[in-house]
Amino acid sequence: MWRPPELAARAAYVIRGNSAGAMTRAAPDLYPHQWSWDAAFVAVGLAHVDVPRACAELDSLFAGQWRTGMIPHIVFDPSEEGYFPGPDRWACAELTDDAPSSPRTSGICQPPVHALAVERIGEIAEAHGGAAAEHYRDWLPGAYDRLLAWHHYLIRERDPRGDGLLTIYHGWESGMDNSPRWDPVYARVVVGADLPSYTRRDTAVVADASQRPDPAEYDRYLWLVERFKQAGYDAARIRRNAEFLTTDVFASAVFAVANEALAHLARRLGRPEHDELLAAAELFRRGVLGARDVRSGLALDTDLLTGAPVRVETIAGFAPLVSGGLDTGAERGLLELLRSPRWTGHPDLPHPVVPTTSPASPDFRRRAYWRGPSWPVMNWFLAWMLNRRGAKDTAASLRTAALAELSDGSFAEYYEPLTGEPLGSVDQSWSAAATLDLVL
Ligand code: 2M8
Repeated sequence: MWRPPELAARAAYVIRGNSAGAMTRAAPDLYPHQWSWDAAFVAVGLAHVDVPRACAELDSLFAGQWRTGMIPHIVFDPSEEGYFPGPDRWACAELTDDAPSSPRTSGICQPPVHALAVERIGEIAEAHGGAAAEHYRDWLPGAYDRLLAWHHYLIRERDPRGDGLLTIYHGWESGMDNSPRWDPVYARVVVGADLPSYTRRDTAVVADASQRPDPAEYDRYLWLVERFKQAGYDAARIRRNAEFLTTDVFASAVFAVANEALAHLARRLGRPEHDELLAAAELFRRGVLGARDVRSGLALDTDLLTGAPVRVETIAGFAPLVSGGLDTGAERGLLELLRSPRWTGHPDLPHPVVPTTSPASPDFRRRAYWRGPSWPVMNWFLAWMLNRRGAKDTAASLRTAALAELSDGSFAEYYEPLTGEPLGSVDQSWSAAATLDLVL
């Protein structure tokens, strides 16, 4: 077991080791490229040790931004070939002028945590003062323009109904790839006979296949990519011909609070979008609150092809604690649920962390990636958001639990929540980044 100061030192060492020039690999072998929400979180961790490097991390991600404003979910390192599907399979620049040809990118996006990261990096830089603060101040206006284009894209293309709920086209866009949230949505995806053959790389790195999505799931993931290619990555065509189309209540909550953060940055920079961004924050907050299940208080996604809510008990259900806006009684109720035996208070958990699916739910699978394991990055993120909402006590106990889980020093991608066994990749960049922000 590592004590916090040594753990933080090792975390910084791991992130440096995962660096590939201006980008940080999400994980050394499993994910040897830059992922969108990983990069935002990694930048927060990096800010504690090197503010200019944190800014460079985001610049590297912004270099992959599409003409539409979309920040793609992967920016590929041209010198790396160890991930599938790689840039040739996505073929974005070959199929649409919206995608940059260099760097090469994927053609979908991930939760919009970036403005939150930029705001947090600012706090860290100001606390450092001196050259770090100055660097951040000089960098911020350019970053703001990128973020504004990204938020405009999401409002325009991902909330075409204007109801304050983001639409996603692929489970990968949620970042919670195989969560039971998407089971009924994927159930209607019929893999075409013309799905080009492929060889997975992930199961060569993570030898225990039960920790990764299964072959039928992977076929569907790859099939949807083919559908996007057929649509030339055009948002309207993708929506029209979608086999997978759902709201993402967690990403919507993130977007609510990210708009708030961006509004603060607008005010700081004297930009005119302050009120517009606050209105967007309010719209998405209302969207999330409107998606609550009356009985449990958890927010639910809606399968947009059937109109049916997806009734599961996953970490995403706590979206209202991220977006804010609950009245005092409802907020107290949801915090109590979070601390209850269905969640962090489950008697079999060695650490009171938040499993990705409730251990009391029939959907819970203790080793299966986003179907049950505890993710350090999510514990940290939720604690950060709870703190922002003023739920200081719950945030503090979650931080302590997250750190206790991480103290094995493996910086695992996720943990078996009932035993604390590290699973998935080790030396995962965002687990190390979360550690730095938890300790420092
Ligand atoms: C995982 O997703 C990728 C696909 O995007 C994969 O399994 O190959 C998810 O955990 C995702 O949230 C994360 O951003 C990515 C890199 O850490 O890995």
